[in-house]
Parts: sequence; C-alpha cells; structure tokens
Amino acid sequence: MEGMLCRKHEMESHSKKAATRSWQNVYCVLRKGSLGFYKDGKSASNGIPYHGEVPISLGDAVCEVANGYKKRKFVFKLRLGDGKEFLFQAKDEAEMSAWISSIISS
Ligand code: I3P
Repeated sequence: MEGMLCRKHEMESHSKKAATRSWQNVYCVLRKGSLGFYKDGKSASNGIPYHGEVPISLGDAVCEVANGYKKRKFVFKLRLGDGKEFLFQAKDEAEMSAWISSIISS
C-alpha cells in the first residue's frame, strides 16, 4: 500500500520527545515489514527517500487509532520496538483503517 499521509514524529525513544515535531506531508510506501517515506509518488518510483530517511522496520511495531490525540481527525499512531512514535493523519476514516490493517498485517 502507498499514498500521501501527514506525519508527526512524536517520540524519539521511550523517554525522549522527538526534536522535529511539525506535521509534514510524506508519501508513504508500505512493503513487507517496512515503511518508507518519500516526497511524492515520483520520488518513490525513483527510490529517492524523504530527507534521506531509511525506511522504518515494523518488526515490533504497534499500530492503532490515536484516540488520545484530539487536535486532528483520522489520526493513527505507530509505535516502534525502540520507542519511536509517529502520528499519521489520513484523509478519512476508510483510509485510516486501510493503513492500520495493512501495517498490522505487513
Ligand atoms: C510544532 C508544531 C506542531 C505541534 C508541536 C510543535 O512546532 O506546531 O504542529 O504539534 O507541538 O512543537 P514547530 O513547527 O515549531 O516544530 P501539534 O500539532 O500536535 O500541536 P508539541 O511539541 O506540543 O507536540
């Protein structure tokens, strides 16, 4: 699965907040066990990552609706095994659910 999402890096580790905390539009590409970020679909096709970011490994990841986050709608949370945490905003409920199920089963 792939597509545009708005992303916020929330936690750098279990106890450390992320330094760059603004919401950014990123083109997300889910492959088996990993999630890569690109500026747009064209960059994704060309394999040019967003700000040189290495795809994140979803090994011990937990993905769920971010019920505690009230500032935006259709936001889900992705927490990695190392404590890194990201929020993602989808365009609607259906898109959010599709991403969550795909990430969980990837
Ligand atoms: C952040 C930006 C985010 C905001 C975050 C700010 O500032 O305004 O939108 O998160 O608040 O630090 P900057 O753009 O200067 O990095 P929210 O949208 O969730 O409020 P936070 O640090 O309280 O998470």
